[in-house]
Amino acid sequence: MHHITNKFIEEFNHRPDFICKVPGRVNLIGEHIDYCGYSVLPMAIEQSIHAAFRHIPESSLLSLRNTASEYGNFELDLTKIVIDKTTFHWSNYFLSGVLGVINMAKERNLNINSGVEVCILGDIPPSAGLSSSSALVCAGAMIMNHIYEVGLVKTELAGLCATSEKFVGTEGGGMDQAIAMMAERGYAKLIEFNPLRTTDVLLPDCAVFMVLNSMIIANKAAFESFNVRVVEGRIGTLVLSQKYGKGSIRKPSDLQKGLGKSLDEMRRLTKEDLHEEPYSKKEVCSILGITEEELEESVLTSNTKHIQSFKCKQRLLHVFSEAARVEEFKKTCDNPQQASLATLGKLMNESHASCRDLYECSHPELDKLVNLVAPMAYGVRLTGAGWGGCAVAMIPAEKVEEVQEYVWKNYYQKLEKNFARSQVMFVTSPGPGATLFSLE
Ligand code: ADP
Ligand code: NG1
Ligand code: MG
Repeated sequence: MHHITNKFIEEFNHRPDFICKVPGRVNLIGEHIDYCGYSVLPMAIEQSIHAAFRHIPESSLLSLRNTASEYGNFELDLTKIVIDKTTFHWSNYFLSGVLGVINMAKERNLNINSGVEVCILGDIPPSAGLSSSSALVCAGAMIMNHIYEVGLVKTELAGLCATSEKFVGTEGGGMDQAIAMMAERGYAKLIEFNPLRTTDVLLPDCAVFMVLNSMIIANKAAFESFNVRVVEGRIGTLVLSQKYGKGSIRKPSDLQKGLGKSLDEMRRLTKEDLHEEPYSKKEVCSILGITEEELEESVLTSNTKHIQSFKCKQRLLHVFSEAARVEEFKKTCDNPQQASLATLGKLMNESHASCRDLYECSHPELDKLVNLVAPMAYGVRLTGAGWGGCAVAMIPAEKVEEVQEYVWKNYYQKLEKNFARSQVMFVTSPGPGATLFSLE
């Protein structure tokens, strides 16, 4: 706390009033299915975004600083807030949360004529699948919720932040914002959507969860792959929906409900009704009975309009099987038995294989890391969006040092860069959700 308070004083010449702390998260299982409407199972980690702030009633200025000089300062008039998603600037994340709350405050006719000074300190490895982005979004929203006295509770903030993060250009789901807001120390959480709710999940106490960073940076807003996956699943769902006379259902979980089928049946139907080869744009339009312009306008995102082919079958097979794995993971944690660790590990391994082969969201370096750890772990998988970033491994508590030593020698030392060992590999246990501390 000292560092951020001192930095704030250095920047603004007075003390901050409050510090807002929002954690990152590690997702244990349930990858790329939150935006399909399916439940996921993350836990909060200790690494967080800290935002020191002071309310400036006589101004409408947001002054944003960062303790890390590479991010740069940012100033803006809060009455004229715009987010340019083509800049990929870090402030976009913070502003997304700010804008979400401002919109809500306007809807409620609240007074929004005051400003704020903010200084950020973050130790969540950025662009590594540990949700540094949503921690920043949530910090922006929590601060403005406090300053403008909007009165949103954590569940409401989580939902609002999930919608708001889309302002940066990614069409993600609500997992990251929900766990950042609603996490509780000691528990992983099953997060369900529509309506948003969380259930405590007690993890087995004779294993530990280790996060290992592949050191491959994956900035999800700056490249299109994330949104390509979102629209591939969307198109596959529309095609199936059309075939079964269900109109234009876009979300896999809604289609499942509409058809009254189990996840296994959804997988079978995907296997039988969709073809292996990528669907061309032309074919999609002809099946859906729409023009290319209509497809681009109502189905694709601004950064995927140029995509010409879509692997719908593979993506949906991942989605339905991953959703089933989450259910089994939760059931296994709730009814611990002798074989539980093996079952959980197997589910994690299967999840990784599905992300790598069907969803194609891994990376060769990340696979290398996963393969190195696999023989020493119950299970290991990529975590977060992928395309680089971190893996999470469930390993016997007594093997922590052995695993770290082995991976250090066989992965990190070979990268020939200087890393602090504790920053690239760490054991983590479920931490608490976002908090505001008063400094008065
Ligand atoms: P992830 O959520 O997996 O960490 P994203 O690609 O979604 O990765 O978001 C990463 C982006 O979040 C970074 O490019 C940067 O703009 C922003 N970010 C993360 N940590 C910080 C920080 N400490 N200060 C400023 N911006 C940050
Ligand atoms: P990360 O890796 O934190 O950017 C993203 C999405 C999640 C989820 C995962 C994949 C956002 C804010 N985050 O996380 O909703 O879809 O990928 O499971 O879009
Ligand atoms: Mg993110």
